[in-house]
Order: sequence, then C-alpha cells, then structure tokens
Amino acid sequence: MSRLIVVSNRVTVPDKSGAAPAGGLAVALKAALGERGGIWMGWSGKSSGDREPEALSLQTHGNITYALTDLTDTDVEEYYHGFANRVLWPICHYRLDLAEYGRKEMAGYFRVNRFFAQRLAPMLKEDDVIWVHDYHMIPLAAELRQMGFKNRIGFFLHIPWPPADVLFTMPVHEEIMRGLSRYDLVGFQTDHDLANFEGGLVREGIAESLGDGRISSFGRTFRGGFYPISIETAAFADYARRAANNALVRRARQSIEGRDLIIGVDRLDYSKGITQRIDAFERFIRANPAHQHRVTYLQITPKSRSEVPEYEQMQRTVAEQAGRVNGAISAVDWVPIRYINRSISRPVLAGLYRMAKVGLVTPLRDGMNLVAKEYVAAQDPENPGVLVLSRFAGAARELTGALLVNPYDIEGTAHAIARGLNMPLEERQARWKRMMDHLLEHDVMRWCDDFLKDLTAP
Ligand code: GDG
Repeated sequence: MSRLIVVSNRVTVPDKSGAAPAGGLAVALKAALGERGGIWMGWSGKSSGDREPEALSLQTHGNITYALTDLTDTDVEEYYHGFANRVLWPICHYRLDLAEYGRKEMAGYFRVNRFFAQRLAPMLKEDDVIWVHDYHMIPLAAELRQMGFKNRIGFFLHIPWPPADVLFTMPVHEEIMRGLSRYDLVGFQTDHDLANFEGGLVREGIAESLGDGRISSFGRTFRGGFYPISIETAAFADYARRAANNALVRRARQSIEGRDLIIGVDRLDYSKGITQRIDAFERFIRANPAHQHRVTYLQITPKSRSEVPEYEQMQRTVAEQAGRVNGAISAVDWVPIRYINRSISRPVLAGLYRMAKVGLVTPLRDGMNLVAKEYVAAQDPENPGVLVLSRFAGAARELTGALLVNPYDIEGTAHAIARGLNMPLEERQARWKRMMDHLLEHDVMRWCDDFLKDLTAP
C-alpha cells in the first residue's frame, strides 16, 4: 500500500502520551495514516515574525511523521487572515457583501501555497498518495504538478461550494478553478456542492462533463465526487452516555431545575446564524407563554478568528443581543438564555447534548455541520431529543429525521422549537432512529475510506 501524505492548514499533533486529540477528523486521518504510514504536513499556527521560517519541524509517532512549518507575519496576514478567511470563506458561504479583495492578499495566498509545495517536495516519493484538505490549499496540486510530480493527488473541501454567479464575483475565480482541475479527485460535502462546481464550469464553457463524475477542464480530465464527512458515531454515543455522570454535567442539570434545555453549539462565525437563532428563540418565548419560565436556552460559542474584523464585530453583536433578549424576557427567578463565549470540554459538551430536549443547529450556510451529527449520536435512545436543523447545512441532505427549517424565517424556526419541545415520545424515537441508523453506517471512518478508495482507484 502506498504511503499517505495529508496536507492541511492546521495539523493535529498528538500530545505527549501519543494519543490522538478528540475530534473525528483527526481520529479518522490518524487511522488512515497509521494504516498506510505517512506524513501529515501543515502550518504550526506560529509566526516566524519577519524572518524566513526555519526548516520543517518533524515529529514521528509510530509510522506517522508530523511536519510543521511556521509562516512569516506577512504570510499569516495575507494568506490566512486575508485571502482564506476574508475572501474564500465568505464567498463559499454566499456572503458577497463580506468579501474583501486585495491584490496583496491574493498574491500572498498563491505564494504561501508555493512555499508549502516547496517544503513538501523533498519528502515525496513517487508512489505517495497525497490528500489535500480545504480552502486554504486549493493551488497546492498545481504547484506540485509544475514541479513535475505525477502522484495521485486528491482534494477535499470542508466548506460549501457556491453556484457560478456567486463564485465569479471573485476576481481570481478562474485561477482557483484551474487549481482544482490539477487534482485527480475533488471531493465535496454534498451533491449540491458538486453540482454547483460542475454546473458552473460547464455553464461557462470551461469544462465538459464526461459523466460518472469525470470532468474535462483546462486540458485535463479529473473526477469530482461528494463525500459527506461524519463523526465517530458509536464512540461518541458511548462517550455521551458516560458523560451524563460527569460532575459538571450533573451540576448543570441541577441548575436548570427541571426546565427543558435547548442547546446551540457553534464557533463564533457569521455563517452559523446565531443572531437569527436568538431572534427565533425570543419569538418562540413570546408566542408560547406556556413555555415561559420552563425552558433554558444554552448557547455555547467559543471565539474564533478574532483577528478578522467581522468576527470581532460579531462577538459584540451576539453578546449585546443575548443581553438585550434576557433583559426583555427574564423574570426575577428565570434567565432564559445562558450565553457562553468560550470553549468547554468535550465530555461536558457530550453530556449537555444528551440533556437537551432540542438541539438548535441553524446555520445560514454550512459545509456539513458536525454539531448536528454529534447531537443525534449523543441522545438517549429511550428518550431522545429533537434536532432542529437548517436546510442550508450539508447535514440536512442526510439527517431527514430532523425538523428542517429555513434559518432566515424567524417565525418558522420559532414554530419548529415549539414543535420539538412538544413532540410525543414515539415520534421523537422514530425520527431519531432513522438518523442514528444512518450515522452508524456512515461514520467518519467510512468517509475516509470512501474518499481514499476513489482516489486510489485504477
Ligand atoms: C468546518 C465546516 C464541517 C464547538 N464548540 C466546542 C466544540 N466544538 C466542536 C464541535 C464540532 C466542531 O467543534 C465544529 O464542527 P462544525 O462541523 O460544526 O463546524 P466548523 O468548525 O465550521 O467546521 C463544517 C467541518 O469543517 C468538517 O468538515 O462540518 O461545515 O465549516 O466537533 O463539537 N468542542 C468543544 N468545546 C466547545 O466549546 N470541546
């Protein structure tokens, strides 16, 4: 079996004990790398200031080598904050209004990808299979091809791919599309993303669809496919069952004093629809006096990308909004919204999912959304909660037992919250079982195997 080389912006290096850190993606990639032996390369997350980064830092655990590089301040600013997070992220989440184009940032993005390719090249063997992850790294294959590498190279995009009319607002869209055509397999989260990609290329006359996922474009034939990412379903279910006894989870249960718990868990990001969700919760409370005093909505929102102005602004907006709604609808003995603006531990998270009668997952646009899958896996089969899920999350293509909502429709979401809280046990069990059976069969190991099988197919 060929070696596997994984390249992603960030690398999850095991801690001193050698154990993989929590999180499905890291577990699956570590398993795939362990099976074949290989290298996981990416950015250390650190800056070398204005000095050229030192040689790669290599750490070997078993048959896996973790290869990390620092980046200069300018690289971090232009490649990471600038182009990846202020152009590709908003565009792929349909937020044309938030994209900030600058020639410097675009150039920085391509330059850093060339730098990654140059650092990777000396480590590569002829029959290595290379798997590149996410929007930070689109031009990597083109750089490697230019250096003469003929290896199998696959790409998986963790975020949505927009339709042509959205994508083409980005000045360098053609170079980005050409970059993708240099892979052998380009994987998306859902059939919709793949259709946007293929349809956009064909509509603009820059590709021909050859059927069976094969696409001919920019002088090359490659394949497109969709591979919905997932979680370690069985392990997470077991974890959540045990987490119910966690001391902090028990204290949280006591503190809600028998009220119904509604939970939301999202990185602080404008794509997650947090402000619309708080509006929907307020609407639900106002429209359903019988539920007043009887619910607690817990929103866990760790900070992310605080260096990017839109995120810093959003942090203030959400905090103010939660405060305003609490001020308006609280009573002396009841505070409806608990807003936590930092990360909590994984066992506590699992226990809280299991305690919640409703999981509110309402992004405006999301590649997949693993919180939705974790919420389902964490439920008690005897008394499962209800998932309220945005139809614009990739997960909605699979989790058909959820109450699907349009997150822009505040009243519709408020109605779904009420329906979830009032749903009879039998219906909750039937809906949950449908989703859980699917997730047990389609877990993250299966995702990884399916992608690699297609990438290495003759
Ligand atoms: C990108 C795509 C796609 C969150 N808060 C805490 C915490 N989390 C964990 C969740 C979950 C993960 O973070 C978030 O995953 P998502 O999938 O929901 O979202 P993104 O970070 O936007 O991920 C997304 C994903 O890539 C994979 O392809 O699904 O669409 O945007 O695992 O549990 N974990 C802990 N404490 C927290 O406070 N421990």
